[in-house]
Amino acid sequence: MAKIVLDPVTRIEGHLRIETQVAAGRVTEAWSKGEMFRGFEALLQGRDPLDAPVITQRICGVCPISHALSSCKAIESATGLNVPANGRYLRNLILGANYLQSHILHFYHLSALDFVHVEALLDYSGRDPVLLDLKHWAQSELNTNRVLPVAPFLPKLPGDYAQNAQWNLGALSNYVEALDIRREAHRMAALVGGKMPHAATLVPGGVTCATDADMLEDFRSRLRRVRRFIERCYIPDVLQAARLYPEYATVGRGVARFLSYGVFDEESTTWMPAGTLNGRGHERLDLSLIHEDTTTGFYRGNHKSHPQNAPSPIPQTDKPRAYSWLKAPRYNGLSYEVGPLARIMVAAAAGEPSIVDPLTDFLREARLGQDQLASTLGRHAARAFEAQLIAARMENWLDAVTPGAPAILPYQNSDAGNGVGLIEAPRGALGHWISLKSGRIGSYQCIVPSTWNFSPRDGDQNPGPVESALVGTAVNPEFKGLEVARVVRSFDPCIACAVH
Ligand code: NFE
Repeated sequence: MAKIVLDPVTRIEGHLRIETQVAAGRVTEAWSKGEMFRGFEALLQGRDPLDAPVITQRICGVCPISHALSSCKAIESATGLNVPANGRYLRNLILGANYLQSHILHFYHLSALDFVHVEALLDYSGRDPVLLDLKHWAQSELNTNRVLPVAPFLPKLPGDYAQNAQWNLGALSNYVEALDIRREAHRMAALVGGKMPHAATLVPGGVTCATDADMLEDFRSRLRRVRRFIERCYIPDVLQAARLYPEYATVGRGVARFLSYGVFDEESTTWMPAGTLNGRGHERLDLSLIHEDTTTGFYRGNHKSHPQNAPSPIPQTDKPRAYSWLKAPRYNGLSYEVGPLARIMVAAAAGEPSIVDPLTDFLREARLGQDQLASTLGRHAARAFEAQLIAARMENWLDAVTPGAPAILPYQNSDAGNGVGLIEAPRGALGHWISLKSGRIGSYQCIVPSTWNFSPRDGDQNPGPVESALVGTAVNPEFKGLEVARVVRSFDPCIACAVH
């Protein structure tokens, strides 16, 4: 029995160790290990509730907007506060901008390199100045094995990279352009948020930024640039990856159970619907069925707690059976996958027409069956498809903002109360649960997307979604775990968030 260990898993956010056991060329078991403790929930106790959106944004520089909004919603639910229409649409715009930034980051700068033969640069003979610059840099860094020994292209695992010059060079050229496009998305977010990352305008009751027609037009022109990139580069690159690596439509299927809290508040409901899928079609979400299990986490006690009354975690590193700093979130006792794939699956099952109709066309072009979406390739496809959909929907939200109209209602603290703030972060379902005591934070719990996806085993020894998705993956010992890395990265891990 052989083992493949990736430690650290690079080109992700945070610190992750993946261990797999291999027999007869396939993964038979896997362990996902979050490798650090942070303690945000503990440090929030006793503070003013208004500190929470500011502090929880610091859980992550990639998805701070989701944490701020989840936190604001939790406080709004505990204090009975509403948000005016302008505030809702401005929140959608800043969250949308953050999604676009995050999805483009994930594909080009974190994941695509699993599928790109970077050394193709060395044979480039064209005139594209970006590729020529990269080629000169590559030549100066080349070692005798024709391997590029420098970041950001390391560590590069050996493997079956498609020897297709158009794909490899196109992806590298778009890698560079994507840096600029992400800056544009950050600028959009900063127009609403005052700055990025860690916006300054997101507070309970709405958004404090001023709006006028010029600001909205500035946002729109930047959005159009990002949209063009998604349509001209991101979507075609994902479609080409699907053609070059069709086997990944059947690798990394996972638990095939999906959960979404729904996201992007419009008139009376969210545009992307909430719900769960477990083989019986779309089901309504029941928050009372969520609990976190600490049996294999480095935390004192084997708890199975609902987040509204969970004890604050106390680290214990010498605990028998423990192997991760993540807790294990479960819904009705089972692990669920969250993220863009889950959102698209839930929306399709709920029959949301603005998602179902374009999905049919997209899958035809990607030559993917809907039953192949639950796969490594399907996660990339769902993320790109979602980016395109959101970018288009953002034009509607821009139209819905009334320049100069109020975007916030006054906040008044409550002495006591419980609240929950649910949102979908780029990587999936995010919930913050708050309890107020004497006007201060009595308890605060976050259940974060990557905690769902990268959770360790629970008290019944059931594996988490990524641990399940890895089982059955065929591995070539010469590739040193490339196939494992491809499956893991398709979930877009952020272990900084996951351990919070
Ligand atoms: Ni740190 Fe996050 C997103 C949240 S992750 S990136 O998206 O919440 O699990």
